[in-house]
This record gives sequence, structure tokens and C-alpha cells, in this order.
Amino acid sequence: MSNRSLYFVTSNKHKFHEAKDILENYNIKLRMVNRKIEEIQSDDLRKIALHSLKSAFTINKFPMIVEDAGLFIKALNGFPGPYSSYVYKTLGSDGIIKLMIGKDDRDAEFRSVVAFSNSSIIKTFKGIVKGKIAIKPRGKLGFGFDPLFVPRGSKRTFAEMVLEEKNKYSHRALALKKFIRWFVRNL
Ligand code: ITT
Repeated sequence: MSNRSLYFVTSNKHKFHEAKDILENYNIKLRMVNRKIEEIQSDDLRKIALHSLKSAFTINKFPMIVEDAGLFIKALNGFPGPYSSYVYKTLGSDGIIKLMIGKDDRDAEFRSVVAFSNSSIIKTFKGIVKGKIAIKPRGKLGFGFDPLFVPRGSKRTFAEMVLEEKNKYSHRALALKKFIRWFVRNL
């Protein structure tokens, strides 16, 4: 077990708490740097995360991580994908449910890319969780599109799960666990 600390540059306290809960199990102390980094427009979460990481360098708190995530819905050709943040603010979960009216294929996935730097190294780690879009939003926990998403292996939406349960399935948890495996071995 390591005894290290790390900064997470994000404006989203939910993302921070989810990550903190996972890293704590490995004795890695996570500190939030509450900053909204202007994201570039790209179809590629990894490119967005790497760009955000480089912008975050001005904050000068190393080692640091940033994360970019999105919900990709098969019947909508991957929408909202990298535009999830904007689409959540404009259409919201109800807007997505409307777009899904008449669609039999409810398959979707959440994707996450965690980007790490300690000022000399940059690495990225990907996590994907497959699941389905619920018929209507359910649950009050979590954030963003959590009320819409039922991960494979569960009947509940992410918004019906406490944080520890969401962390057993989530895209963010999967990306972070890959990161941790690398981090404790290499640094
Ligand atoms: P930062 O960029 O400051 O970290 P953000 O909330 O803008 O925070 P993202 O760009 O990574 O984070 O996320 C885009 C949106 O995708 C987010 O606002 C949610 O609407 C949605 N999203 C991402 N991960 C999610 C999750 O675990 N549960 C529900 N919605 C999620």
C-alpha cells in the first residue's frame, strides 16, 4: 500500500467524491482543485482530457489528474458523447428521454478518460461501462445523466445507487483502477 497524494482538477464535486472513495482504498489521498477548464471541441475524449491536462499545468499542482467523460447512446449514433456536459445543461435527462421515444435499441455506454501528469510524464487511462437507457429517469443520487443509465449486471440506474455501489460499475472507477495499478507500480 502506498501513502501518496494527488490533485484532481475538476469543477464537479461528484466526480471528485467518486474518485476520492476509490483512491482512499489504495491509501492515495486525493485533493480537489476546483477549476473549470475550458474544454476543446473534439469527438475524442482522450484529446479533450489531454488538452485539459495541459491547461491545468498553469495551476502547477503535481502530481495531478483531470478526467473527461460522456454518455454515448447507440440509437443516437453516440450522441451526446463528448458534448454531454453541454447537452445535460441544455436538454437535460428529459430531453434525452424524448430523443429516445420510439427507439427499441436502448444500448448505451459511459466512457471516461483519466489523464495523469507528474510534470515529466503524461499518461491516459480509459474506462467504459456498457448498459441501457431507462424508459424514464429514476433515482435522485449522483449527478448528470445518472438517472438514465442502468449498467449491465444491475436493474437500478446509477442515480438509485449509493456512491460505493456506482463505483463497482462506473466508467470512472474502471479508468481510475487502471490508473492506480500503473501509479503504484511505477511511481
Ligand atoms: P469537469 O470537466 O470540470 O471535470 P464536468 O462535469 O464538465 O466537470 P465532464 O466534462 O467529464 O465533467 O462530463 C460531461 C458530462 O457528462 C457531465 O456534466 C455529466 O452530465 C455527464 N457525465 C459524465 N460522467 C457521468 C456520470 O458518472 N454520471 C452521470 N453523468 C455523467
